[in-house]
Amino acid sequence: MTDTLRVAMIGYGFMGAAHSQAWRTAPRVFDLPKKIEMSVIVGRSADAVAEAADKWGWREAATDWREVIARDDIDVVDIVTPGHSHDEIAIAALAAGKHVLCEKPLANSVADADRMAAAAESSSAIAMLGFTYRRVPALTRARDLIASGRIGTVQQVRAAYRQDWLVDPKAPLSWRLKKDQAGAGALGDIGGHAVDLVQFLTGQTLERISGVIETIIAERPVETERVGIAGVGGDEMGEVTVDDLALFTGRLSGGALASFEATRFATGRKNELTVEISGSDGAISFNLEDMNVLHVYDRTGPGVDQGFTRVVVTEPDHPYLEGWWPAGHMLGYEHAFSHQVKDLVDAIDQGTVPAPTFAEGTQVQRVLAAVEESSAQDARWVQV
Ligand code: SOE
Repeated sequence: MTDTLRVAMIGYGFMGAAHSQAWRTAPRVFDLPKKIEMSVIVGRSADAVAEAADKWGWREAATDWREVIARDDIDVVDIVTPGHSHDEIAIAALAAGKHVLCEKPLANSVADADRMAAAAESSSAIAMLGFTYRRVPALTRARDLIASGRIGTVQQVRAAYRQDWLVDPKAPLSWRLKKDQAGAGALGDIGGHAVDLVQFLTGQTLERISGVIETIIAERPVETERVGIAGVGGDEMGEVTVDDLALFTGRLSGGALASFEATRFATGRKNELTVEISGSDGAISFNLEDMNVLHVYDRTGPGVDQGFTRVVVTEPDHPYLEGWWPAGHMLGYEHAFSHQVKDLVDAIDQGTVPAPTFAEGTQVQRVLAAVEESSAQDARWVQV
């Protein structure tokens, strides 16, 4: 087996930047069992992808992903395109024997996700899904605390992912607002993160859903160009075909109820993913906008002076911290992508299957589909 993993990344938007940073950084921070070669970045526009290759450190730029995944000097395919192309690329890459890292959402439909999970199941190559927040140290630590029984039995869960980048009616009609490319709006893009996180932290799955989705602004200026990761709208207007917000309740397999909010209209909230898990013996609470901190409540503690303890999750023994800075020097949004690369490379070296798997991604897709089905039937309860 080669001691170098030669990577091809398909796509070059915001996630292309985040994944490129991780492929560059992870080998320089962690003692990975394999060397990483950032071989090829692939995109439709030759000039733009050549510029991205130069800026982000890829050896080559290409415009034909099929040709690249057929190459025998490529070992890993990292898919960071919009969701509508994930299935075709991932299934072809796995069939070519390439390991695959696929950005979330796994796919834009349950049917597409099912096919991807089947391809991963029958392939000897490894497939991993990019729900990166699982690899924020505070959230990995939270999962370990809950699994150890520290908060007792999970009795209620609250999760919200709030952004506000669409409050401006002049924000253009980007691919994220078109169902045929993004699959869904806030529900799939950021609601999927909240669903995966709650299932990851509790070790349980959502079995029944009741919810509602809504589009607040139905028409926007058609995007004419992109400046960096920002779109620019022209005079022509186009229809928004996805949701702007989703509110839903889920019944977890352990019996507890979980409430979810996913919105791009929480004015003033920029990237606020919050989760609070309430248990019989305690609770954990997290906010991505303060991502190095985990708040832990222990009911079995010293009584009236017991409050939430503010744990700064940056100690050397905390998850993933062995590669970074001394306690208190803080990590950011980008570090979880390096942790993702670390875990993928370790799994490839050891021949194990890293989480989240495509099967887990398919389960998230089923939850999202249940929200849409419930919303279309006046929020009645739907079996996942
Ligand atoms: C949406 O704005 C978004 O970029 C998501 O698509 C990402 O998955 C999330 O990490 C940050 O917000």
